[in-house]
Amino acid sequence: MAMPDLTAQKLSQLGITSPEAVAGCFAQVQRAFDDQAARHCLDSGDWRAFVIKWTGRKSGVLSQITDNWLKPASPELKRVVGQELNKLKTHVESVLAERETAIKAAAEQSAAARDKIDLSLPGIERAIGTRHLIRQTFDELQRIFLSIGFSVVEGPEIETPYYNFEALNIPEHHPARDNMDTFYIEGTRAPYLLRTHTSPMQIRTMEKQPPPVRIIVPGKVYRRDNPDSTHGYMFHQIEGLAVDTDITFCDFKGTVEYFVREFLGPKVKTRLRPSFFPFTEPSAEVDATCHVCGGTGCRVCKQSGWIELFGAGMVNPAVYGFVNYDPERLSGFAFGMGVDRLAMMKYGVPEVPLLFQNDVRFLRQFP
Ligand code: 2U9
Repeated sequence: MAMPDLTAQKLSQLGITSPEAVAGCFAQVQRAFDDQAARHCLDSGDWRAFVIKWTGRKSGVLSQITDNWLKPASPELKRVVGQELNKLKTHVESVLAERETAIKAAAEQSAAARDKIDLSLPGIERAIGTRHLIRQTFDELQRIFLSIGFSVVEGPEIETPYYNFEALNIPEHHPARDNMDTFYIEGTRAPYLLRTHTSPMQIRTMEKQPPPVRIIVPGKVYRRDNPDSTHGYMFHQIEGLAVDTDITFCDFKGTVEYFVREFLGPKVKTRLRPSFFPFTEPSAEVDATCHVCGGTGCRVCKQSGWIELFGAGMVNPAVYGFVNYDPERLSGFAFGMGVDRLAMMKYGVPEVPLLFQNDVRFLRQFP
């Protein structure tokens, strides 16, 4: 008789009246269990169903036997039915437990096999990327000035004409405004523009902080230039300002020479070439001996032996008037450098667009 029918009927209905016959029934059930257990493969899905079929609280075979064979059993058969049922339960649970361990072990084994790392296999290269050359140059420049007591301040890229021009001694109609062709923001009540240099933040700092001041201001600046191999409409600057009661031209020259030595190396010589900026007087262009020919003259330095690095000068006392600093008591120097240009010069980058085309073949050269 097929298994399910067997346990669905009471022993009396099956004509089972002797302990031997009871044992015979249980043996039949256990054989059926062992056959089925043997046939059930190890993948857990099917296995679950099999376990429920035998141990399910409601309609599991063992519950059926308890309900149909044990509970209604005659008193003389109840004890042997009880014993046989416990034996069957122990057998069923030990086989199921052993199988569960085997299933788990098999799953772990295949997981381990799956995850077994063959150390001889080449690793998975995770391209971690590099800091952009402009970022690297910013960090290098900031490290040098931080090492001599300057602090870094950053300011807004959208400025007012007052902070970008007037307060820097560049009054309305001053020619300097032209060559700093400016992006003006339309549709705003008050005139706003994209800063053409980071100098506005030096003014804002002096407005808020009494002297002494020693700051560098890194950041993006915008000029309405037609992009070509050496210009972009956005580029990066670091400007610096030092104002105190006793700053001399020597402090200025010493700081410039210290910077060039730190940034380009001890062999590089510097020279100051007279120049003009509305916000510095006297003003100078700072040149360094050409890093390509060492100063003998080549294509890069147009045979001059000198490369223009950045502009600088002693702060024009006119500027102090805008920030309520006493020009009689104070003196200072300032400088402004194009970071993209310095990076290109130091790392031999031929043209500006290369810096912003995100071509990894280019970017990867500067780990
Ligand atoms: C204040 C006073 C003085 C900042 C300075 C320069 C010289 C300079 C150019 C370098 C290359 C701009 O990026 S560039 O095109 N800048 O040459 N900048 S002195 O002088 C200041 C700034 C703020 C209050």
